[in-house]
Amino acid sequence: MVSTTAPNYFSVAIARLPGPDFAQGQTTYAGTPATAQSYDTLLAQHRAYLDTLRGFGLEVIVLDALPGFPDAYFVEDTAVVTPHVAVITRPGAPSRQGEEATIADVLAQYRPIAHITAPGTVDGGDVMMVGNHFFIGLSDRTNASGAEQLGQILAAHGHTWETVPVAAGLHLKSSVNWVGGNTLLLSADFADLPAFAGYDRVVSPKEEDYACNTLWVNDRLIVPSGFPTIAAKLASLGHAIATLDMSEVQRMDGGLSCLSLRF
Ligand code: CIR
Repeated sequence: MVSTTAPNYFSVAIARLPGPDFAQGQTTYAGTPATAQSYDTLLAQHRAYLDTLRGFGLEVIVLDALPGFPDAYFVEDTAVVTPHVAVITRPGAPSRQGEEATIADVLAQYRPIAHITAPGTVDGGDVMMVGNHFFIGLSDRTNASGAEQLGQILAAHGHTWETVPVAAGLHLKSSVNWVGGNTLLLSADFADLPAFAGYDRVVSPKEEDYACNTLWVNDRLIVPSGFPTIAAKLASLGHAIATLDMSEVQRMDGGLSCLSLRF
């Protein structure tokens, strides 16, 4: 049951620079693969993203690249941060386990810290905050033990939660995102799930599913560029929109939300 859609406004974002080994990261992307030669383009896209967050008034903490962890700039997967607690995850991909340690040190300056422990796994990309309520996707990266641990921690801090099956895409937020008010932007694969029945739903056309990873930041939306139908639908609902080229990030199965932790 939806408890509230009152927004949690953000003042800080944590991000991490991509490393030159980024093309070694996990990906299922079917198009032209990333290569080391695209590193400069990725850095430019990452810089534009950080500048956009700064332009929205956030303090942006940028961590150094983490050698040996080519996916570590997808910092969203390493923690779930609420107004009351920061939960350090145990990422579901073995190659990513270990990324979370340095994030814990930074977040400890802002929030009480809790941890997901084995056998639980959670990727932050599977966790969608809608006001005080949390949807936790059960996916190849987030298992039942991890979801239960996370849910119990959230409940202890006054949040409500429920699990949602992730039958398509990498993470829950690859396909479903809150875009303000009572509205979710989501792919057709998720549009009829009972969990989302109480929301107004903007459903993407199949060819624009990537743009379901649109990012709400303090009543503004960042939409990946190149997805005109979704951008127009969101604009027609009165949303202020910024667009950013995420082409190199998309090649590595990432999106706008993955690149920062916002709180
Ligand atoms: C991975 O497969 O783990 C990375 N290449 C992409 C992670 C994207 N993160 C996210 O959606 N939260």
